[in-house]
Amino acid sequence: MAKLRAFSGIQPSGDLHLGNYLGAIRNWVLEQHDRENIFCVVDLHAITLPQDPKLLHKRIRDLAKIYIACGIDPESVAIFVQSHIKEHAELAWLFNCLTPIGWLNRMTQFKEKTGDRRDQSSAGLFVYPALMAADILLYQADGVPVGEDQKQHVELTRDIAEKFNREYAPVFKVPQPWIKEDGARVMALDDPTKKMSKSGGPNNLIYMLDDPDVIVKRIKRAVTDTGTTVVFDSQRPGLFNLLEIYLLLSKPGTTKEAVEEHFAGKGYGALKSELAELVVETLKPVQQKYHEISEDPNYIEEILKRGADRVRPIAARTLDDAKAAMGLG
Ligand code: AQP
Repeated sequence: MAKLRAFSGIQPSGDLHLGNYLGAIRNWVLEQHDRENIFCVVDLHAITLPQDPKLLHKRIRDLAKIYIACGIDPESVAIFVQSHIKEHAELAWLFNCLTPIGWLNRMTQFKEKTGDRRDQSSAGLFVYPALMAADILLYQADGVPVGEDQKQHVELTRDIAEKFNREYAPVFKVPQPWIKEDGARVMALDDPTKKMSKSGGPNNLIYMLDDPDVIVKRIKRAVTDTGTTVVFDSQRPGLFNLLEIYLLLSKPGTTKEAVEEHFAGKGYGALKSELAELVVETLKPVQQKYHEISEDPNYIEEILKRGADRVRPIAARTLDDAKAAMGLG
């Protein structure tokens, strides 16, 4: 039986953090051999907010290197840069013309990112979900492995696919959001009511490439409460978040009960120092591999070129079908 096809991507809008890893990349790695995978660096999404061109260019490559350093096998998985495949922008325009403004107005991420500065934000940020729909639908993906925060965008993608298929012709596969319960929403260290995020400031996250002493400092400073017992209590969101991260990074099969038993009679200090050690140990091989890969600048360029060459024919075929269905050309 043919494997199901997964499509996903991350924006090079900042350096990658533990939330991106636990909510997305780790699951991509764990399930890469069960599926056919297309993983993208979505640089066209990053420019919906202002970016420094030199830094963006570096971050695009760094992000692809981190995919590989985390364990994505570039021999079997297509890794490429969104802007290398022109079809993304072209299909996004077709979807901009198909998508009612009311659907975009409902997107909570746009509201969160713009706040009361909506009129100053770019039109690109508003139509971001239509570009995301194009990314996914171009490849006829069966599913989209993402964190919880992207669920609404994948649902909009489904709506766009269904509207197109109904109004023109059945061109697009309607994809599923593939969201794991574990790690789906890693919270900010400085405010556990918000998600850990690239744009949330340096105290909210742990970067994948942070030095061990920085990781220790960030976890020590993480907001908790005045309680003493170390238990999974959702009413204590700071503690709950640290325990969730601890559980996710522990040996497979570790249960919440086992974690609580391990910390029985110990305080928040013990949790923070053991968690810091676990994060450092988890990231050590990723960082080593990243530095190894970085020694040869041609390595990542070749991977990205090969990835784009592999997926371009799929994108071209889908776009041709969509344009023909709309009577274009
Ligand atoms: N805190 C998180 N917990 C779990 N998963 C998360 N993801 C992001 N933050 C968390 C998942 O990472 C993937 C890539 O996300 P993205 O970079 O394309 O966009 P994002 O979700 O907007 O990520 P950030 O870090 O919050 O970036 P900024 O601040 O630039 O918007 C997605 O699968 C996402 O679910």
